[in-house]
Amino acid sequence: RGGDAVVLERRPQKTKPPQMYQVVLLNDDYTPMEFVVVVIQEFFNKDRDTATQIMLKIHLDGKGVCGVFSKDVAATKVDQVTEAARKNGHPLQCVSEPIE
Ligand code: NFA
Repeated sequence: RGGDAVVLERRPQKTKPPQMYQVVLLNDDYTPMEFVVVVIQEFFNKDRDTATQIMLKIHLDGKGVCGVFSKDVAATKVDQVTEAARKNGHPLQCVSEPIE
């Protein structure tokens, strides 16, 4: 009762949101469209219509963003897609790049 007041002062919050990375699929002449659609559905949790739209965008523009993730999740996506393509004998390329 009646003790000295204690003031706790916050240090200025200096944490910034983590750098995010977009995972991009690149077009090539050999990977079947159907394989790309399935990859986008399976690894990027898109429905079939959305996956088809993204695949066609890649086919026409040369590349397309499949998702945006933290650095380690993006790296895991790249590994998973690259391994799935390799196992199936397709040259499909997947890369991640920092955004903003
Ligand atoms: N261009 C490929 C074809 O015509 C399809 C493809 C789409 C490949 C998107 C890679 C990425 N079979």
